[in-house]
Amino acid sequence: MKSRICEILDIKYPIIQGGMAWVSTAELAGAVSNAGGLGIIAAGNAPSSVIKEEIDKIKNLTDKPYGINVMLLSPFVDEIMELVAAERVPVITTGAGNPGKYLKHLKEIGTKVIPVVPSVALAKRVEKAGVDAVIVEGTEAGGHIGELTTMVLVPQVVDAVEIPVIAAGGIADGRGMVAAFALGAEGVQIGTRFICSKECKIHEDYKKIVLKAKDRDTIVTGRSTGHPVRVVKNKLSKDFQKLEKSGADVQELEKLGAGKLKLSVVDGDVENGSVMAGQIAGLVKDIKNCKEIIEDMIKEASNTYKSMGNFD
Ligand code: TUI
Repeated sequence: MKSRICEILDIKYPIIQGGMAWVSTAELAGAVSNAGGLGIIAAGNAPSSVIKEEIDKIKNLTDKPYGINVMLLSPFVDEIMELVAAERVPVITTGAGNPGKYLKHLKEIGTKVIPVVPSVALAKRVEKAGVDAVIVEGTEAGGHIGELTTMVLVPQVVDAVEIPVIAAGGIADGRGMVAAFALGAEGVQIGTRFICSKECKIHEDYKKIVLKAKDRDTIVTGRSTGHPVRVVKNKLSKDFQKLEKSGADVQELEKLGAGKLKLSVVDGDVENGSVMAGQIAGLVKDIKNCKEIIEDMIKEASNTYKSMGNFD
């Protein structure tokens, strides 16, 4: 399963860990990078001083490549971009927007830039602007999402661009990985599966909710605000839906959502907090270390591929 992604990023396996705000810390990212994938620290809505500490930590945890995920809606996006450039972070993934205006400088200093895109149009636009690859994320994913599924979006982007495509959304094992490669992807981004890893140092109750989740246990809130977010159903998501149906304005809805991810991830209030996870949570049944997650995925992918036979 060597691909252009392994070459571009200088990693052993084409597995990129998702940048999940509050969840993707240096400890998780360092473990993924040490296991041969690409670990990603999520900047989320944090100021650059907090992310500087995470960068210092990961430099002590691994000598392998790692990345920072920059959430483009963050109020600190400019200072985060300055920090990642000053620290010569090897790889940047971006989410929730178009990183166009930061590209020139990042390219000049040799940073690899890989935006998450929810459409063919944005994939083409960022390819033209000079990004190194794209992460094509389907609506199965957790957190902030687009409209289209991984199954339909990945092959359409693969046909529309020359740069390598990384598939994301709905992938948690070797079968999903083979499916993504069958669609033309050259790498996968894995989020929800890594929440349930030993090195993911979040509140244990958050992990328990993900482990317990079944196929229909996530819903999308925030469509009316223009920021759709996939979460596991709980009291907060029901309150949010009720408020949305009542025709509440964006400000009121955003007030209900503010600070709720930290409440669940850090404080463990999984009823009143926001429990972001993908639809594939139903497939995640155990806690393993990152090395086991990655090696089991590669083994299963290889066995799945071998057992597939011919179609003629
Ligand atoms: O960014 C994510 N997932 C996230 S960010 C996040 S924090 C947040 N919380 C509340 C509201 C908004 C954000 C939680 N989860 N995934 C990557 C992703 N990017 N998904 C979808 C997109 C995306 C959407 C629109 C990327 C680009 C885009 O472009 C619009 C444009 O400018 O053309």
